[in-house]
Amino acid sequence: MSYTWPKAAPVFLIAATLTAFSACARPPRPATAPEMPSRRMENLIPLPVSIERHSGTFDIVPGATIFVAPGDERALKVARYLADLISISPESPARVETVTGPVPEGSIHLSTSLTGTASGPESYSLTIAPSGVSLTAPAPAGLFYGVQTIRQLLPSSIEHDAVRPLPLALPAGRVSDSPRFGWRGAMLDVARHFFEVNDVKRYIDLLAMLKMNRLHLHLADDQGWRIEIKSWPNLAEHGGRSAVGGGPGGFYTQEQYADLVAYANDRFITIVPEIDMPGHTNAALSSYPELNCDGAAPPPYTGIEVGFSALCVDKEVTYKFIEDIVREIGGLTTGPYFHIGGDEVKKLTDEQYRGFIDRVQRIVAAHGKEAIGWDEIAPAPLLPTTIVQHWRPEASLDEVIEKKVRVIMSPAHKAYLDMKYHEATPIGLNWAAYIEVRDAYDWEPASLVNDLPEAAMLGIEAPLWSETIATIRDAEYLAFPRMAAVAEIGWTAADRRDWEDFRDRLGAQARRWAALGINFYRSRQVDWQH
Ligand code: TNX
Repeated sequence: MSYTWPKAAPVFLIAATLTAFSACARPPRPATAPEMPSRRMENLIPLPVSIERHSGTFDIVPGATIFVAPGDERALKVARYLADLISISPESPARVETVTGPVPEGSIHLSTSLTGTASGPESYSLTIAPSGVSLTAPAPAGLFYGVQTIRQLLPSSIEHDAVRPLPLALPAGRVSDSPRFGWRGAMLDVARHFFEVNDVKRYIDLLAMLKMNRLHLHLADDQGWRIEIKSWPNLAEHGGRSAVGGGPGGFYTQEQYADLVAYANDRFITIVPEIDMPGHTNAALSSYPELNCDGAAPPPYTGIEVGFSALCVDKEVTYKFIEDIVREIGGLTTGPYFHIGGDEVKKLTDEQYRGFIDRVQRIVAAHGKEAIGWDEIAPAPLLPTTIVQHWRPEASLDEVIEKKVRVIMSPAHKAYLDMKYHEATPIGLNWAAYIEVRDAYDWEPASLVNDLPEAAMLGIEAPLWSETIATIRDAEYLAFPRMAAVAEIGWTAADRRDWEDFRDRLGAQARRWAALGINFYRSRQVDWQH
């Protein structure tokens, strides 16, 4: 196969698409709605548990002070993050000060308190009054999500480095909030095309804005190996050099990967590393002949077929290789998870495959991590700590329920961000479905396949496979606005979710997203307020 990879959606193509899809559009609003503080309280995404609007505003003036209790380094970091967001000018940045007693009028107070513990460490309670702002949470994660709420309540001008008209008005009111699921994830495929550290950091920042808390990195596939492994250096040196379409590839040094883990941690996002195996391994097989059953290394692969590669599961060296990788990557990863892939293996017998998964999950467990695998692993013997990631729309979850293991919901026809929005979307695939914004929002993970017990469901995750995307701008075009839909499914209780209401709140994000320079798809299902 030979492909020319589009770099971005050509304007004429988008225009043509918009015309073709105008049947779904609502009439445009007569005038652009002004960005009033009172409106901003109603436009939060994801929708909080409860919102009360009071009269008045709290005005943030130059040199505003944020107070935080001493001794909690993470809470202090959250306060500094907020200070960066609201610093109106470099000459008079917002200040962060520690305080034990009451805070002076006119300031912002961040505090951790055990009172909200029942709602979990990610919950928070935010009170904004003309005399001051109080944000409390049982843990720093909740403070961080409260800060993201404050951010969405502020004018979109705060997202520009230069333009920050004074003062910044926050609408008075009260927000009490906590998430439905503990797993609100996104996956980025850095193997088919490589994304530089700064691109991944930008993706992390955008996830944080939506209160998402997992970034799964698909670090190895047939087309490329993307992380330095010191005990097997050729993986990155040789296996890192290819990409779909013959691009330059690339890989993260261990230092860069650790930096990404830390950057994500500061934003309360856990990195989940994936080394896909036993299939999707051509880059590794091409780097080390001994991993092949016939001892011969195949050439690098730059197409987009799947299922043709497999590690030699009958050779002991294969398990030494896996152990080394799990040890090295696991040691750099602060989170408890290690994703072993396990999808689309056409080269092995069922028995070989199941034996392999069983052995590998034990290696992962021996290194103190919980294994995650795509849903093909469900028939293998599974440890209670192993997690199944549901992705094939037609796959049953019977075994998952029977084995009482946990599941992450990523059904391809709803949650795959690499699916095109419609026929004319210039990038993306369509094997599972066309997924317009409403399709991405209007579904319920607990009842999609079987009636899953809520306790079995860790949450949801939106994968973005990169066969057809080569730049972060392409990634943004497919991820936004659908990522906002995924974030709300993950955060907001099912009975509070409503498409019409979501659509209105989504339209109000346009200014902020434009200020952030997000290359988002302006779906005709939404009235974007510019
Ligand atoms: C299926 S999802 C795959 C990936 C492809 C993707 C494209 C999964 C576990 N395997 O290898 O990139 O479809 O949509």
